[in-house]
Amino acid sequence: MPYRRKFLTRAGYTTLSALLTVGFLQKDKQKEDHSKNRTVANYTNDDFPLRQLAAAKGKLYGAAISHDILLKEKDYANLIARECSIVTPAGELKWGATEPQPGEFTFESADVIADFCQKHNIELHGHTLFWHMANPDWLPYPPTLKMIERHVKAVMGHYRESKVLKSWDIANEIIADNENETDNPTYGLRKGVKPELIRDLFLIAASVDNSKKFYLNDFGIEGATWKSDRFLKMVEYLKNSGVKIDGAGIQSHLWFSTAYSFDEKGFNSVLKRLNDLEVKPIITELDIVIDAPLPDSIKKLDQMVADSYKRYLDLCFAAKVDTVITWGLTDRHSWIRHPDWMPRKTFRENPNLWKFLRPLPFDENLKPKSARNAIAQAFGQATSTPIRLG
Ligand code: 9MR
Repeated sequence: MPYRRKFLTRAGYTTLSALLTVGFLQKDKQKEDHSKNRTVANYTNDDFPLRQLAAAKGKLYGAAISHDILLKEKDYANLIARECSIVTPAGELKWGATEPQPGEFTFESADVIADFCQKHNIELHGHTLFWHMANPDWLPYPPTLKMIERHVKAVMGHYRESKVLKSWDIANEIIADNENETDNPTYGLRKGVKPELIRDLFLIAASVDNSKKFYLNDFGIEGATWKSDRFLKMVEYLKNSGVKIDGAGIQSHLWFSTAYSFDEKGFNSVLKRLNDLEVKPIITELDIVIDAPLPDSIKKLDQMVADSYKRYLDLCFAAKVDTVITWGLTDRHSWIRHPDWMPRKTFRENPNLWKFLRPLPFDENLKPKSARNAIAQAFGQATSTPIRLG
């Protein structure tokens, strides 16, 4: 099984080198700070890049990034290179970006990210070949099979030889949010989407390049819900149809509050069902919003965000999740703050509350927050997952 062997070797290597690096760094710190009586336990925050803390456990940490910010903001680019071992292009591989006119393809912006990954030894997660948003005006949803075939061949074909692109979100957000938005009660697919079309999309993808990992990606599946049940049924259908599907992307745009209890039991059962189906869960778009009632200070808010990260990641790591991607690295660029995407009434109707939208590990000045510390600690306390299953 050469596919698995490749991963074993790579994971073994990164784990070893990370352990050595962390070991050396810690020794240095111990020496340096002996007089101050500090211990290594004080050094989970700024000292070690998250990518190193993750690699020490055979895991990957990364963020969604944008090529234009990468080119414009040097401090941002440096931070991504320091912290991330995997990145997702936030928009550069979407249909509207890669095939703006029928049959005319461009990869200029996506390749800025691919080149950056190559330079900094970062994995690239391809997002996405099929979505109902960010599409060019000429494209119907769902697209015809002919359109899908031309698109998938060109886009996946462009990255077939890529040394950094290792995985694709083959389809994104195909499950409706509730039963009123579907005409397919079994799989809950968005109106007009047939399970056979998705099966054929995965088949076409495998015919173009089956060396990458294939994911079905969605949000609102972090618990036992109508939606997560339909998502799991769709994964099962694809498995039973014999198509290549390696993993499930669990987006994890999360809302926590004192009034909203996270369904740990339900989420554990989702992870277990995926494991039973031999479909690997990864976290693809994590960010955390604290909803009303809001605390009375930013400090308290940041601590609530951090505690929520820790609680969520502890659960993920206990279930052997090996990849965590946050949807952005800094609050400066988070989609959550963009007026078009502003979440829920609480924030949309109250511009004063925008400052409470602090969903990511770094703040708007690129300074690490408690959330970063929480992620570092979760990686630090996780048991190793030395084999990254494909
Ligand atoms: O964060 C992305 C934003 O910058 C884009 O304008 C938007 C449309 O392309 O997509 C956002 O990313 C979405 C992701 O692709 C799928 N899950 C939800 C993300 C946030 O809306």
